[in-house]
Amino acid sequence: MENKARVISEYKGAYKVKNNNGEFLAKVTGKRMFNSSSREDYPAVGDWVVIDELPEKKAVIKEILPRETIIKRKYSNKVETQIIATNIDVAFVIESIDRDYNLNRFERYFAIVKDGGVKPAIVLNKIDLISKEELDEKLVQIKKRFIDTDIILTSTITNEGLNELKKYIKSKKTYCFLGSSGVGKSSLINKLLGENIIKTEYISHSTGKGKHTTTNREMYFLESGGIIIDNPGMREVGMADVSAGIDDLFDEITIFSKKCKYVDCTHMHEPGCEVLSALKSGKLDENKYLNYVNLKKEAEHYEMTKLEQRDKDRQFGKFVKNAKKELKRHEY
Ligand SMILES: Nc1nc2c(ncn2[C@@H]2O[C@H](COP(=O)(O)OP(=O)(O)OP(=O)(O)O)[C@@H](O)[C@H]2O)c(=O)[nH]1
Ligand SMILES: [Mg+2]
Ligand SMILES: [Zn+2]
Repeated sequence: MENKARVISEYKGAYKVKNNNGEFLAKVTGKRMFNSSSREDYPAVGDWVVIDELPEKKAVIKEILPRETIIKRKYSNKVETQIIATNIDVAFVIESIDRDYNLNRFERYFAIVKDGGVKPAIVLNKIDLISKEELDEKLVQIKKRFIDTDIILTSTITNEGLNELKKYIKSKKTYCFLGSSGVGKSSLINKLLGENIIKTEYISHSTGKGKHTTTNREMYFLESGGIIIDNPGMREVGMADVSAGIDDLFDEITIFSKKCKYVDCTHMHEPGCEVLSALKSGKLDENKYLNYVNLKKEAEHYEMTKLEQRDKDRQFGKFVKNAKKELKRHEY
């Protein structure tokens, strides 16, 4: 029986998919594997897929329906991109307000998120750990830097902000929780679910380092009808083809740059550069400018890496071979 379903989690070579008939353990068809030319041809959490339902709650994925949005990343030392999630309406970028807090990191996440057509929102968690004065001070900075972005302040200890977060999450929309390990993504989702369904972990206060408690992406369904994807914490945020995302993110800089003397101005040393003069006069925030230059450089670096196509093909060939072996082993 052929049916539409949604991919709700991903394991090595297999997927959990869900539709009105329940949950199924699914694999892609062998034919599909032969025809795919990149990782993006494979299902990801959030995808709508066409499945064939089999006995014992198993299924075969025959087709991925066109993705409306996609959040993906690229590692600095690899060519392959990794899909984080698809068909997302809003990505919550979460930081813990105490030690982990960093505005440049928000910008990196936003670049990835906006590049895939997804709207970002900020969640500042663990507000129980700092004083009201400190919080207000940080809020001023952050609002100045991210003028148009919604900001929600939360604590899973005092429950502050949880109602606001709940209200923000609309029925039938899909939300993705992103952020470093230990910021409290899973704790927040547990609170939204009203039960401790996801395992969370205490982090050492002496190092403040997370332990990567969540190890795979998984979709959760709230009673309110909202849909949420929990993600493992990210160590570093890579820039996957985000040139467009960067310009969008730094639209303030893009506006200045329209008045630069040279069309191909890099805004780093050219005479007649409007961006540099805005920087000098204080119209442009210095940290914002520095982060822009860094992200641009990184994005260019990835563009170059992309040209090393042969390497990619070789890596991907290996991946397909292993996947086919896996498929043979669990044939059903
Ligand atoms: N003080 C305080 N601690 C919190 C809060 N939210 C979460 N924590 C704690 O932070 C630690 C990490 O929480 P998790 O929810 O596992 O973090 P995570 O972002 O899911 O981490 P990964 O799964 O590794 O990516 C746990 O010890 C939580 O109890 C909060 O609002 N305030
Ligand atoms: Mg987690
Ligand atoms: Zn310029």
